[in-house]
Amino acid sequence: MALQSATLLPYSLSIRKESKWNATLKETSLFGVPLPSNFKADTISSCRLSEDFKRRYSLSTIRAQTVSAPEINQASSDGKKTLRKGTVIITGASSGLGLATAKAIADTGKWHVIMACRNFLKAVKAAKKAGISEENFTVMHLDLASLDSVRQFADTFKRSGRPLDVLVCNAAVYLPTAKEPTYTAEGFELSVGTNHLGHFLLARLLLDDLKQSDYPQKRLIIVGSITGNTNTLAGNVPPKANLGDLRGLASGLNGQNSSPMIDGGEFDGAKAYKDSKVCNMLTMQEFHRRFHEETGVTFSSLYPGCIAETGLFREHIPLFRLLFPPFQKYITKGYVSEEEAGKRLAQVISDPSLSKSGVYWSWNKNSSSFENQLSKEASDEEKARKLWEVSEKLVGLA
Ligand code: NDP
Ligand code: PMR
Repeated sequence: MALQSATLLPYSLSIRKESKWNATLKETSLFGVPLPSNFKADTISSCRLSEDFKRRYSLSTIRAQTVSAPEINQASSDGKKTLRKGTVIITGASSGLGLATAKAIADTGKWHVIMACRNFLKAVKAAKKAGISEENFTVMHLDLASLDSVRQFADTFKRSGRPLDVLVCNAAVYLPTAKEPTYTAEGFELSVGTNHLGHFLLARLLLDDLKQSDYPQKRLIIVGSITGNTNTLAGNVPPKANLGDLRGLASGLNGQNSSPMIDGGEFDGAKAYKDSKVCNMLTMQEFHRRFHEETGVTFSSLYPGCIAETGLFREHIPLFRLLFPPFQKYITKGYVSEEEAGKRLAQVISDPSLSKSGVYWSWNKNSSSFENQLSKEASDEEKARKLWEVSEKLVGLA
């Protein structure tokens, strides 16, 4: 395993701002049922590594290093060409779906996984604990809540000389109990800033690398979800996703001279997450329309099933975390284990039968994949185009 770190320290996760949108305190709710506000979980806070921690792990000595590029299509002794290992970048591979996918794809022995993570040491430990073989993964630092970090990551990756065959935009934050918005380094509401804008910039910066790949499968995957799709029961649990006319996003999503919500409304952490998932699914389709023919890259999204025990729910109240897995297992029957979900995403990465571009994949009860229908909003071409143009401006690409 090669140690790579674009920007390790200081390690600032997010900044908090006061805003007029904080004025109304909402009640916390469990499965949509209101609960008293003393159930409040801690909101995400600024995260810094202590000096002691840095000394213990000699972090200051870790520098960006170049990993040697693998041989491309080496000739074997009998003259036949052997396919080189594919390279896949997975964001947020330090836990949950990302880690399970890294494990599933690395275990095939045919892929090298770049684990693009905000917490370098957590990722290294998680990979080792999961039993991912050292020659099959590299951890690189990436904080999607900082566009500088995203640019630095893309730059460090390009300088490594590795080809890029698949990029998986998987990382996400979900802040359902937050009473007030928190913000990325550039001042965007944290859920949309991380889940959508950080990934949007990353994918745009790495598209050329994907285009240049000579691998049989070159793919860009952006993880979506059922809860962003209002054509499903799960997507109709309030608060529902709704991007409106994107007026909040167009005004900067900063909660100061604009709303922290895409539609311009009052802050709602659960809605912000669902909105961000709609953005993820719209972005995948817009990539497909703009670049599939020209680049040959397959663009896909998916709903992997309800992985009810992942870290995604860490900010939810303890009672929710206790009841959500059995609710999904026995009532909705939408539950899926991290391991099974990881295998599903691994299929979207490498299975030749999932090579159609522009598709939102889902799995039925027998764990067979099928092309799913997106909601009206999540397949609105005009909205996707507008989202693309506004996002380009916000991340400094236009
Ligand atoms: P987890 O919380 O387990 O994983 C999320 C990952 O994102 C973590 O590795 C986390 O890092 C990382 N992350 C968060 N913020 C940042 C950041 N600023 N920069 C870089 N990485 C970051 O949740 P899941 O595995 O459940 O979620 C993975 C994906 O699956 C998400 O896109 C989610 O929307 C989607 N999904 C999940 C479902 C579920 O039921 N759980 C259902 C449908 C979709 P760290 O380890 O440091 O916290
Ligand atoms: Mg939902 C078939 C029904 C179904 C499925 C597949 C999910 C998935 N959920 C379903 C139904 C319901 N949920 C119903 C009927 C309720 C009301 C009782 C309900 C409630 C609920 C809550 C409060 N569900 C939730 C929450 C969350 O906080 C989760 C969320 O919205 O995260 C954004 C969630 C989820 N339900 C799902 C899935 C996959 C999630 C979480 C993850 C995600 O979309 O990324």
